[in-house]
Amino acid sequence: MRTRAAVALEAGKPLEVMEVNLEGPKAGEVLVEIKATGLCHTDEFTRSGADPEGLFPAILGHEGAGVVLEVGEGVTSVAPGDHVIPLYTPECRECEYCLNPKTNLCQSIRSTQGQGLMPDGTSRFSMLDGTPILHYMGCSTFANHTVLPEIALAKIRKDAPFDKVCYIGCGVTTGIGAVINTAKVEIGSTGIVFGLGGIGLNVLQGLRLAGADQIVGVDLNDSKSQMGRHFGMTDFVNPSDVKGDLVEHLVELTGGGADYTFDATGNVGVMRTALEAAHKGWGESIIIGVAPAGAEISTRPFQLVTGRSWRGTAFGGARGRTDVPKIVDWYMDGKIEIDPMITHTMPLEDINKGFDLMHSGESIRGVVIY
Ligand code: NAD
Ligand code: AHE
Ligand code: ZN
Repeated sequence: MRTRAAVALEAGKPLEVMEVNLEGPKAGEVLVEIKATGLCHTDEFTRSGADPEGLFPAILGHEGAGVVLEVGEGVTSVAPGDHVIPLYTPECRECEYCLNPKTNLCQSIRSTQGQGLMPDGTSRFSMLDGTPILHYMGCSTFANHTVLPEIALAKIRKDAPFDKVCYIGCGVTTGIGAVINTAKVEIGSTGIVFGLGGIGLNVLQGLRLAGADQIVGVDLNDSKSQMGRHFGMTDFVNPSDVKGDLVEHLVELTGGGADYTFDATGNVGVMRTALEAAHKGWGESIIIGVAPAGAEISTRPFQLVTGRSWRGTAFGGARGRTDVPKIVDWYMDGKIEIDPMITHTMPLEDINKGFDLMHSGESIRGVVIY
């Protein structure tokens, strides 16, 4: 079939909206009509050329929601008409990783996924002249139709609005999951969140959900403060306004450092600040942000010797097929909020404007509606 997609032809170039060819689903695969997709900073990270795993030409996008149109041979867990959220972290429920309760990082298709290919080592997308186009994070939600492995689809309830729950495909789950699954924050804790964008705001609402007492938000952009307070932030710090050392300021503000700190910026300098602002003896710092090729983290080992720990999280530690339908329920039941964070919607043709809004700091989440 043919479908419309925003194609990343080369690193650093705007996406180009065009008709592309899409082959039908092979065994174990599913054809999905994408109804809506969010624009996550990770898409921009890859588009810009900063991703060491970035490959081109590719169809980016990994925060979608849609409807199953057709299933390949052997597919049993979804059927045409089902509503689904694509999963860049699949859940095969069989590999060594899925069987270990300590991780959500299913590895059953990770190597082909990282090469922009389906598990059989080929791509379903091509240009109209036949040139192959690569998949991205196993999802490629910047195409109106896409093919995914069955194990990379969470089946969700049919009354959930696509243009909101697409955000559960990455940002919501990553932010809330970092608090609940990865940090396992206890009632009464203190938390500091660095970067109040599409991920950081969800960390804030995760901390509120977990019953944290003090929730500090840190961002260079003052305009993020109002939205931060809406999602549970109790104190806002703009590093540009701090005279003296930011770590000292945060340690003083939290009475000795925070029980939990989270980096949602992708800046390795911020990651160091986040680690050092964690409480001596027990503070945990969780890295969510994705850093550019070549960037490395550093601190004095003494920071760890004296009881702070540095950890990371992917997709908020969530097992997608199991956890994503539950998070959709939380949204539908009013337990978590999504709507205020979706500040801009646009047709696929305007997707590059969506990335401009991300850069200028005007949007929290831009969502493309097909
Ligand atoms: P975003 O652009 O919406 O938000 C980033 C925020 O950080 C902005 O508000 C910006 O003002 C702020 N910021 C930038 N530099 C800062 C600094 N030095 N100090 C304080 N604040 C600063 O991005 P997003 O979509 O929220 O993504 C955030 C990061 O999380 C990105 O690196 C993204 O790639 C990563 N991410 C990781 C996962 C994962 O599974 N680990 C999932 C999704 C996104
Ligand atoms: N390709 C990059 C790393 C990108 C990365 O860390 N991706 C996160 C999800 S970000 C979603 O917005 C992730 O899930 N990582 C685990 C994995 O297996 O990719 C690089 O630096 O090479
Ligand atoms: Zn993402």
